[in-house]
Amino acid sequence: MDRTYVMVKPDGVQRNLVGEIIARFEKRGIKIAALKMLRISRELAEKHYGEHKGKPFFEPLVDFITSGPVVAMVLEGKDVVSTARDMMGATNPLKAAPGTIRGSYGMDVGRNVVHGSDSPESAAREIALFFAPEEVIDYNKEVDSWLYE
Ligand code: D4T
Repeated sequence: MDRTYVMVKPDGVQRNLVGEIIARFEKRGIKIAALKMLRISRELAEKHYGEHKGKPFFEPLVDFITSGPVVAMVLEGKDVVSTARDMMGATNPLKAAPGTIRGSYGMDVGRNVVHGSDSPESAAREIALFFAPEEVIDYNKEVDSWLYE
């Protein structure tokens, strides 16, 4: 099974969307392998968004992501990196398909409610950035035989 890093951003926490967002993944059949709330430091934010350093939206993005607590999780499932991204919708919520998380709850690219790793390589990097190995739990769920053939 694959793993990805997903995070409810400070706007999602403030807008009481944490339960709703986690429920979407759970109900889909995606397994939670790790889950915690944290306040991201500037140093961690700059590492996480390192690829955007120098872009005009970098500083506002770091300010925003450190502005309040986030809910970080590791999700597990078949092709979960792309599945979770598909469930989130396009980066700009106004372009996100209706029914996706951003298409349901967002209005602005700088307040797009959730983050999800964009490749298996990013997922491995981001999981290691936010979680210690022992915080990511390997466990079986009986329901798996009803989710996967
Ligand atoms: P994240 O990383 O938050 O899941 O978003 P995406 O993977 O969908 O999109 P991204 O890396 O291109 O952008 C990272 C982050 O920056 C914000 N952003 C982006 C912004 O404020 N203005 C912009 O013009 C862009 C492109 C939103 C997401």
